[in-house]
Amino acid sequence: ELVAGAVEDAAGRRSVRSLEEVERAALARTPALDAVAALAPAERVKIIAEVKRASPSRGALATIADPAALAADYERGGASAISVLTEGRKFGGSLGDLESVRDRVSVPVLRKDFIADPYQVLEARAAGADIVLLIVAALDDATLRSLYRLITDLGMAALVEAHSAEELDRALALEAKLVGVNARNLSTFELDRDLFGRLVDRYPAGVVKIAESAVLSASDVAHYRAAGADAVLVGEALVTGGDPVARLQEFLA
Ligand code: IGP
Repeated sequence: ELVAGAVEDAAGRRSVRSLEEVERAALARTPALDAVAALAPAERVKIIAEVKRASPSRGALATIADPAALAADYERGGASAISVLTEGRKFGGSLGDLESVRDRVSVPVLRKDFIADPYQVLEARAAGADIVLLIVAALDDATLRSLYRLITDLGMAALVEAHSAEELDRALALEAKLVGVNARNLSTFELDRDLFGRLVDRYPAGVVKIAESAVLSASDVAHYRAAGADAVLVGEALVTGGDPVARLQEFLA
């Protein structure tokens, strides 16, 4: 199977595009939205709401027939950005999901995937992404730097994700503007809701502090906010919790 070159559109058609074709499509897109501005520290906490069908740790979460309709609900509920899992095997997502979400909402859209290659960054922009996730644990410094550079050269923002003090320092050394601490260890799936609070003092001023994962209730949002989060990234609670608009309003109240 040709993983890097295979793309599925919103209608489920699969095609293979060369690097040059994807680059052309990426450069032809209207410019990315300013995600750093959208997520900047404010009076109230901000939410990045995630379109997530399944995960390796939790299995199937929800049947999402229309990701764009869900994202529109997220926007209506007050989300400041939308995260779309585009990984197919474990998370059930696709670039087609991202493209249809981009077409529907007016807030920045994040490509949430295991990005390791420039091709995937170009694909993200070609699909309309405004933000691309980079997972520090999965990348050596040279790769991290070159992917970060490509993302910003394309006018997008990188959300750089860490799960330890050492990883956070590597993220901050990039001078990344959006830096997240994931409560979930991606290899053991163990959750540590207090990790963000233990690491938050390492953030310099001017970097958006994002707490990721394991937000199930309004009190979890309040917990991260009290610890200093500018934004929280929420997936499971919004796809499994009934009415996502009401859920978000409750989280933002
Ligand atoms: C959302 P949750 O626990 O609210 O569903 O988590 C998000 O943080 C999680 O999906 C995530 C993730 C990732 C998924 C964070 N980092 C990296 C895949 C890859």
